[in-house]
Amino acid sequence: MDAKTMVLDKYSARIYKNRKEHIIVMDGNGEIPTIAANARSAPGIITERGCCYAGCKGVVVGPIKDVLTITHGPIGCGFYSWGTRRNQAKASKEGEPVFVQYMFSTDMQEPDIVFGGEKKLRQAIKEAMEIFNPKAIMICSTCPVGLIGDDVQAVATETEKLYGITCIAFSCEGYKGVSQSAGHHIANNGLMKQVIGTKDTPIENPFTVNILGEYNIGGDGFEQIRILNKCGIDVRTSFTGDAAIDDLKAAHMANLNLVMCHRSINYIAEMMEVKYGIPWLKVNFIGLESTCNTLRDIGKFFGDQKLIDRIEAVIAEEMAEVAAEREHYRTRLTGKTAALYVGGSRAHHYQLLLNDFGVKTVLAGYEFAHRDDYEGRDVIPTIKEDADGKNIEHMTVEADPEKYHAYLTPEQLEAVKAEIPLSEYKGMMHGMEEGSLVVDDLNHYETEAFTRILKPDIFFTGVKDKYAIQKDGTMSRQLHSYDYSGPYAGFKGAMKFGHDVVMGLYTPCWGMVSPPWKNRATIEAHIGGG
Ligand code: CFN
Repeated sequence: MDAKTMVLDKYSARIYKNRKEHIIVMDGNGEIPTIAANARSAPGIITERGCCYAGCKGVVVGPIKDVLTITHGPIGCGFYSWGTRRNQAKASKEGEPVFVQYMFSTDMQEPDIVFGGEKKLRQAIKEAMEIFNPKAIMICSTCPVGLIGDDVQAVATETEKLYGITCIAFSCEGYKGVSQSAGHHIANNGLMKQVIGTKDTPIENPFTVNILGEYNIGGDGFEQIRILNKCGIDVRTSFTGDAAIDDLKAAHMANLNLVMCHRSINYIAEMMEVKYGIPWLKVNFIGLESTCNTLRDIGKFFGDQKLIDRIEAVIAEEMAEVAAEREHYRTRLTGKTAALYVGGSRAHHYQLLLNDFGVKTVLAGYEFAHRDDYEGRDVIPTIKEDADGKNIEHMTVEADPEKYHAYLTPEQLEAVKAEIPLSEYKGMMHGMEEGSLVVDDLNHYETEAFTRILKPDIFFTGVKDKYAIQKDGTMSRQLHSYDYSGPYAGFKGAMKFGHDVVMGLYTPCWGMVSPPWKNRATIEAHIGGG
């Protein structure tokens, strides 16, 4: 029995039918198969996914360093999103505030649920203004707010008038959508409508870019900016790691958008392309080879010989600097196998970094990716513009070709394609070897089962599943927070990653763990009833 059948075999007929579409065995014939993705998790199954609020506040809005973000809801939501994502930030200049280490919440109680929470929100904003005097406030709603119907947008408008600051309310209640993904979408539309393009700060360098989908986890963004600056490329802002609100407002004055995490920010890339004519380029700074390819792509885009030469010189210098250390790690890692299960882009990016060290990926999966993240992108977004062309909104949550085509006739589709040179990129499946597994919304049972069947040397994942894997005697490192290490991006980051993986694998502790699968042949649970 192959690994997929062995795992599915434990399910009831109903769950079997559901899950089999989400698990793909790559057959290596060059064709990209279809995978079910961005669908509701089966009830009763322990999913590792997060919620809409996590995607909006935790991922996109929270990292903006000088914006005071208030979580409007009971205290638990704010508490559990406090400081866990490790999006680093440093003050733009002396005296400028950095709020990312704080967590602000309205701490809604039962009476607020019964009689409404707007009063408490107004009070929280008043206190925030008195104590911190921020230039912008963002409000993120959690589940009960939507259920009782607080008008957070009205409070935001009122706040702007009363205090003369920017205030944006996001109705990103946790229950919306099927995962974090809906929250990214809501945050992107809000930033596009009310932030981007509201301030003109002209660029000084013709090679000025934004990095979209870079949240500066463990300082990844700092390393990317170091490399780009060394090549003579300016970064107006990154979205939204270490971002200042004024730079985001002037982001429309850059010449190119680099899209690092496509999943969380493709909406803004597309809307900026339509509204401001800024093209975007899918990039990846995770991995040595990937970083070199990315820099060369940027050089090609600008087409300036001096810039291209400078980029080649930087690549030569940086690669020479890491050569010996890379070899040290490669000799210790070649032939090892890895499984990766992360949100919506890292299970792809990190396969390429692992390749640099000779590590083969046997399983890769996403929590909330859409089909284009797996299969590649050849779909057209549906974008709505106001009559005056001012507000632009990305209309679809689905990246499903059939769904897109439902919005546009084939003729319209061709017309849009001809008018907008939409950037394309290949999905995760394109580089995956024959026999490797792709699993969407990998759940707790499947994590344990695949670990025992495939026995990867390392399982890269998140905090919810990490310890279950390690108790089974398999090393696990977090690819969300990097287990408090990092950066892992760029040339220097790749070395940090190699160091951490070698250190983790060669510790003698793995020989001291007696994994249950050594004593028991199979897992005897029956999932899904029936
Ligand atoms: S930093 Fe990003 S890279 S933004 Fe996204 S899809 Fe999450 S928080 Mo965790 S690590 Fe992860 Fe990606 Fe983009 Fe991070 S793979 S799940 S929502 N993610």
